Amino acid sequence: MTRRVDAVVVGAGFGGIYMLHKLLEAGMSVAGFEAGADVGGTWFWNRYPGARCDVESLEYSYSFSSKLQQAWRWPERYSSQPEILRYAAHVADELAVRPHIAFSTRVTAAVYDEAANTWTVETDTGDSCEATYLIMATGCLSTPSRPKLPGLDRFSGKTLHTGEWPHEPVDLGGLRVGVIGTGSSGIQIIPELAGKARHLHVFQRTANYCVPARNEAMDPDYEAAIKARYDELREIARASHGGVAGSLQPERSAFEMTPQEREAVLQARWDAGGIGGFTKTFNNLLRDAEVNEIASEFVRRKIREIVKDPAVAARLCPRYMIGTKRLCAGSGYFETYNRDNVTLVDIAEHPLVEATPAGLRTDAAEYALDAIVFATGFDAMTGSLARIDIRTSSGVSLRERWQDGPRTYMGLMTAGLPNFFHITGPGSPSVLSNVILSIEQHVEWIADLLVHMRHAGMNRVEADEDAQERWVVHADEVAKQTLLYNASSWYTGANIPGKPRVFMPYLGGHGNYRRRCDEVARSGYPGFHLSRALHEHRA
Ligand code: NA7
Repeated sequence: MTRRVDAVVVGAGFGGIYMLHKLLEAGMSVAGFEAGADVGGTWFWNRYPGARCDVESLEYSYSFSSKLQQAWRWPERYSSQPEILRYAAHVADELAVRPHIAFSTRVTAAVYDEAANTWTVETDTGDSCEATYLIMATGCLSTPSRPKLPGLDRFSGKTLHTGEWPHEPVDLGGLRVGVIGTGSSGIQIIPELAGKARHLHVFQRTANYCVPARNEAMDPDYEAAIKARYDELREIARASHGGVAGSLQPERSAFEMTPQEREAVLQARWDAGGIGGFTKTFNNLLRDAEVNEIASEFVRRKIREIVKDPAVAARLCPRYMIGTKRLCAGSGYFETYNRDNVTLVDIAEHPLVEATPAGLRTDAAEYALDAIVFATGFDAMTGSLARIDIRTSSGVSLRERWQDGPRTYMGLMTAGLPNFFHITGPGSPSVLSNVILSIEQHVEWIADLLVHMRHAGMNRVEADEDAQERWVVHADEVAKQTLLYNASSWYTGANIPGKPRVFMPYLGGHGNYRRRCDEVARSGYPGFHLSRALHEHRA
């Protein structure tokens, strides 16, 4: 007989772990499914050399438990992937959620039966489950994107993707390695590989901005100072634009400053390190192209100072506006191109044509390689939802609903799909904020709604079509006021051939968004239809 629970939670990263905990705390029965063999989500899969978070550890961590955040010791300013995975495992154990999760089990389909008010969830192991509520904690950057390169199946060497790095050790020492992609993942792995490979070829399509991370061992005095005020700082983060306490919105425009003042602000941010500060140098950096050019040119100048070969430096200088695609932080990234064993290949000028048995070929040359590393990113925000067949008995399907781009009400629900939630879904700040705080906010909001419904004797909730339409229009208008709107980034789906161009995350700010969600809850959930379905199963 198929198992029956109150809620199925898909994914056991930071979203799934906390969602399961909140539901269990509320006395609900749950079933978790996770494709990976363990908890951790993004940090379970992205275990490539150099993988590290570019939000500070003391901010990129759960805030819901004072005890947890006081007790946990982060060894570095920015945590490495193994350290974050260790933290995720620790929290999962502390909250005792593991027994509720079926690991190595990928959800393939979910159908909502209108008459029974029931989701039936199917998996690739044959395990299935029925639930009143279906909550997707499938992550925003969890479906790797692999370019369709002709001939790849004939390549005789290793192929790897940063987002699905093998769990067994990979030894690339002494090999001729090619890396495709210079986003955050490429920028982190390239210096690591350069130190090991016999020769490293970097295949760059778009030159990227990278500011110094300035990672360092955690300063005990700094840690103590944060922990002394942790609750207060978390409140500041919750009210802030980006979900971090340490990076408040800048108050001044570049136009109000002298050239010397602008230079001093940019240099101070460069010296301090990290992405949070750099796009906050001027209040109109992401709205005014002229201001943006001041900061963009500052980084280009740094690149020209660091990279010794002027021709290589010129190819590494980005042409797009800084911050309109995800800014990267690195350690020794541009310096890597001064090494004798590293060659930059500009595939914007000479595109990749195919893989051959011996390596990669552009329209100008062939490169002999023993391994190809794809650092080519993800089908972001919608990819992991779109690969599951999610539909209702009345004929509504998520894929069809989102065929022209995702449409949600506040990023939480999609009209037409009752009792179906997406944590940090498109239309919410998610990846444009400190994502752990965004996760907490969604999880708590969803848990509060389900508890509210139980008390009110209700078991069916659906987003209103008109409310959703208004939200989609509002989110689009907010994004349109910024320079991010027209950039070719994964925020807009531009990195995936054929994907509709929609600015997916909500740019209105973490704090504003949180206040709006709280207001909706306080006002009795306008924009959501809450009801009692005729049939109710008891778990
Ligand atoms: P990103 O940031 O999407 O970067 C992917 C990189 O791969 C980028 O340089 C792309 O160039 C390049 N790319 C993608 N497809 C191709 C093809 N077909 N040919 C050549 N080059 C290609 O992914 P990351 O994994 O680095 O980072 C994702 C997020 O994770 C990051 O933003 C953080 O939030 C954490 P393009 O710029 O598209 O020309």
